[in-house]
Amino acid sequence: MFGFIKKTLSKVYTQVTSQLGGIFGKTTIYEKDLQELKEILLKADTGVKATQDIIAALTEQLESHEVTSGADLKDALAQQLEYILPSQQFDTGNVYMLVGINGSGKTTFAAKLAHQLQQQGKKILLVAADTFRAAAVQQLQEWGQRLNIEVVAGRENGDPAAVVYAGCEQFKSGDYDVLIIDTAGRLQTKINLMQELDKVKRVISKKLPEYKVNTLLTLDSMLGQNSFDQAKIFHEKIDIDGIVLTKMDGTGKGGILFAIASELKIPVYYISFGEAIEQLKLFDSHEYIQELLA
Ligand SMILES: Nc1nc2c(ncn2[C@@H]2O[C@H](COP(=O)(O)OP(=O)(O)OP(=O)(O)O)[C@@H](O)[C@H]2O)c(=O)[nH]1
Ligand SMILES: [Mg+2]
Repeated sequence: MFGFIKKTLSKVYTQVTSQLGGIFGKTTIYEKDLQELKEILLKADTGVKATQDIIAALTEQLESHEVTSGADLKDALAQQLEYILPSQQFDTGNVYMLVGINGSGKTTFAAKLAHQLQQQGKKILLVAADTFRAAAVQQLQEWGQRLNIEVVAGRENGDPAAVVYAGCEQFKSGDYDVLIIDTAGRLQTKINLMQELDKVKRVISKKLPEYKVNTLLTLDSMLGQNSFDQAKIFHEKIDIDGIVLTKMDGTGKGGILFAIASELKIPVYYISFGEAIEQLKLFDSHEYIQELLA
């Protein structure tokens, strides 16, 4: 469905694409154009490392006359971006644990993922392991009601590991296909809260040893460099399998994915782009890059 990403993430594309368009339209490319490209990449949150790697490679190609025109530059840039962010298939799996800072979009993503997998005929069980706030449990329960999906919840201020334990038991004893665990938002710098997540993860592995736990980190794409720092620490503490970039409808920058891929080597699994239940897409890097540069 070509153009899907472009239409739905129009803000990213109008800002980044219009700036790039000027350079790609040139008949001859000079060193100073690469400097301008560098500025654009940095402004789009591509990060220092990825940007430097890209510009170094393009400079070599300019010097060896592999790149002479704006059109050549566009192709060469696409190649570099695909090198940094290769297309990858991931195991969609059966057990998901969602983590991230407060308000990054975990609960909304839990509902969207549940809905998407439900559409594929899977039977889902949701676990509200956010026991800090009664409202958090309610939020997931409301989604559960709307989607007709069962939600396992504990009592307020209870031990999240205990709710997850109960969730795993129910998952094992029923005919469910997928278990999605929503956790409470936490700052990556709160050591005790990170240890709590580690404990939850261990409970799942112990209760469901035959399943791989997909630990997904939701990152608010509007936070730019800050979300990069979060990813780094979450990954160090609890091993993240994949990233869900949320609120892609709100950002005009599209480079953060390259910064994450180049420095953290964590794949992006999904992009979430709105508050409606169906606004979720499995990430396809080739499509994303092609449309970004189109
Ligand atoms: N525009 C937009 N809003 C989103 C998206 N995802 C989530 N939101 C909104 O962002 C706010 C926070 O989302 P939640 O899903 O509650 O975030 P959370 O990570 O569960 O938050 P805590 O449980 O408080 O840590 C809500 O108002 C959501 O409707 C998205 O992709 N786009
Ligand atoms: Mg939540």
